[in-house]
Amino acid sequence: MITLALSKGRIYDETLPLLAAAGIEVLEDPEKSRKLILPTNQPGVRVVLVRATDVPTYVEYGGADLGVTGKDTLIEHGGQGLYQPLDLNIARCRVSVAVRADFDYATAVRQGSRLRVATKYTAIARDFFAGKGVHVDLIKLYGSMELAPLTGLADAIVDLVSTGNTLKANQLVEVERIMDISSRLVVNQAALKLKQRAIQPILDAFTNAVSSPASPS
Ligand code: PRT
Ligand code: MG
Repeated sequence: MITLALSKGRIYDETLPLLAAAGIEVLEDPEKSRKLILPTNQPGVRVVLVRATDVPTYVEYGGADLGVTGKDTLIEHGGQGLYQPLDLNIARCRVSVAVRADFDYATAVRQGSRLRVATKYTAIARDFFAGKGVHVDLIKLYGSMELAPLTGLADAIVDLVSTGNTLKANQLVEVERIMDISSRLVVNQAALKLKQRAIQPILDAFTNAVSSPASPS
């Protein structure tokens, strides 16, 4: 049995076409079912639904053989024990620094002030500001980062941005782009060896689907 870990939402939605390219069809809609294990049209392949941040952990410890996870999540996890064969080029966004429109970020950084930065992405934020020589106090949050500068909890946030609409709706401005993000296929290293005959065709189909995307409909 091959187990693929996915998170509900954009990663699940954007992985479905890749699965279809590998001849795999999920037989239940996670938005309509409460099941956490979803069968597929292939008796040897199943999908498990986990929180986005738990996908690398499931694959690391063998709770799943394969998974799809954002590069952001992978960096924060550390990636240990995971084979990362493929950038799937899906769920694209960027990690950015954002502040209140009335906060003078450039001057704060130039004057070497200590910045208070709220984020779920503490590893990415720590590396980024260390590289710039900016002193930061990191405040770990698990969601709704946009609220932190608005309530005075922090001067800045480090968060994912795609359209920028969420920042705009909260009167925040993006002042630096830290890195581009897309989702990766991750594979348990032992599974890759022990179940290679089942896993390799999935890897090959994903690779082909990513390098020759279907024409826009
Ligand atoms: O939502 P939940 O707390 O359950 O988990 P999660 O946020 O970890 O998972 P999910 O499914 O929201 O995100 C999974 C992965 O999708 C992330 O790890 C990223 O790699 C990728 N991704 C791509 C995004 C976005 N685009 C994105 N826009 N993840 C989150 N967002 C957020 C963004 O931070 C903002 O709050 O969506 C909101 C809308 O963005 P704008 O800029 O389009 O307004
Ligand atoms: Mg989310």
